[in-house]
Amino acid sequence: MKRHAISAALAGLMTTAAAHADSMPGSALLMMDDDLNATVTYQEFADEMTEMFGLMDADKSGQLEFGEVESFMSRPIFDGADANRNGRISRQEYTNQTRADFEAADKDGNGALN
Ligand SMILES: [Ca+2]
Ligand SMILES: [Ca+2]
Ligand SMILES: [Ca+2]
Ligand SMILES: [Ca+2]
Repeated sequence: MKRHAISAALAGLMTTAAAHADSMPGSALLMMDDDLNATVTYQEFADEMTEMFGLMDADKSGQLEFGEVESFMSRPIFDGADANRNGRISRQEYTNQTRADFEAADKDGNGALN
């Protein structure tokens, strides 16, 4: 998978408020659908988001500083994910946010985006 494509999809994902999907941008959904069954499970979603963490963490500090992610997410979204307000998103905070985003996107609550 091409990294710039992932980045573009992620940017779309984060800026359109995942809240809209079961109808996330179609291309983003397709990229996450590893087994191509037309639905994205939490596992597929989380795998993709974990990969993104690694790509965004440019200095490999294990945390996302705003400067690393400002092209992907707005300040309010960053601050929303930074639960303890220390100016960095830890892996745990990121995972929590990923989970919340998935649940917000899965409007019918069936555990999959489609
Ligand atoms: Ca799938
Ligand atoms: Ca970092
Ligand atoms: Ca934090
Ligand atoms: Ca669903």
